[in-house]
Amino acid sequence: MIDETKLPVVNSFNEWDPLEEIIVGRVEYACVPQWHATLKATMPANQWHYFQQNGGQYISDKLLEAAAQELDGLTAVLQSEGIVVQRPAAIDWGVPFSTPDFAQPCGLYAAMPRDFLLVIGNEVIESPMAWRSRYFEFKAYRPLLKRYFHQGAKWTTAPKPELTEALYKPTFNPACSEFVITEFEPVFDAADFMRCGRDIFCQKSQVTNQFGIDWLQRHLGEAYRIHILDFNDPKAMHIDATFVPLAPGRLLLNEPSNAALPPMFDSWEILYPPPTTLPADHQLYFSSNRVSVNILSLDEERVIVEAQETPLITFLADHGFKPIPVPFRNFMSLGGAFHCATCDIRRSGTLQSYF
Ligand code: ABU
Repeated sequence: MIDETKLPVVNSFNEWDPLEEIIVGRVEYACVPQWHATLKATMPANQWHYFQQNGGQYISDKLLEAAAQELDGLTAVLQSEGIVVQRPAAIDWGVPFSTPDFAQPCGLYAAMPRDFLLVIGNEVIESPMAWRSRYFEFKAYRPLLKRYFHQGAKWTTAPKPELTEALYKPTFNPACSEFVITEFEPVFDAADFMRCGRDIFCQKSQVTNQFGIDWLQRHLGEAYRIHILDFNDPKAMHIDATFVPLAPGRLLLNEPSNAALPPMFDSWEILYPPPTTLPADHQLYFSSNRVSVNILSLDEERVIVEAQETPLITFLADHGFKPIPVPFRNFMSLGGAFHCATCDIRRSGTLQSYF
């Protein structure tokens, strides 16, 4: 029986309401995806050889063990702050698979729940992701999603993409500042969306097309307004290290100017973070060094920040936030930080308009 007086088990409308329950990813059996145009479009050029040489193999034990320890550390910190932590199932991503249209030597990982799961209110949406290696990523989350469904949550799978050759531009050239994906079918990664109540901000990217955004807008209906932002980033993939709403009226913007923001942000305080402390030679196989700003808000004040990002910690504290430092540099090599590595399931708040 569902208790109508309690907060729904899944309930999250923005990035800052008080956090009660969250999924923290896991790195066990993570693999290097097979080289493909989608990787050429997004991965740092100095890592292309890594994918070309190691595609289909497990990522090194040394890195995964260090990253797993950091995830356990994050879990302990969240629990000590009173938050319930759930983990996805451990899946062996090293098993080859195929569909009628393509074959893969391996999957990727369940390290980044935020890439895949989009929570809007009491609904969890499984994203139609554009990378073939991520086709079966849903398996890691199904035990949790079944449980949330039985407890009253709405559970939606966006149209499962076919990921045929028609989705990828055959003439794609990363030097031409274009996106590798076509409009063949709706695709998006959940991490290309940031929620501010009734207003949801997203970007078109190397994994999110207009068709995907249109599908989501029509699915959510008139209660929500999706706004597309353009940061003029030819490698765009995931908005959550660039555009980070921290509280009503307060935005952390990892861009040199607010040129990409619509006038609705004119009354908002825009905070520009200091440069990252990540050394230039720190191995970031899957992302840019923007990930240092991929932080996680526990409420309008407490925010989880990488422990060695001392200028960012000081900056946030100077602006009235309460940063909680957590070591995460090894995990960051896998393509994200605290926002990517999690997916908030329940925050104690309601649907509101902040503009
Ligand atoms: N998965 C987050 C990566 C963000 C970025 O490289 O800008």
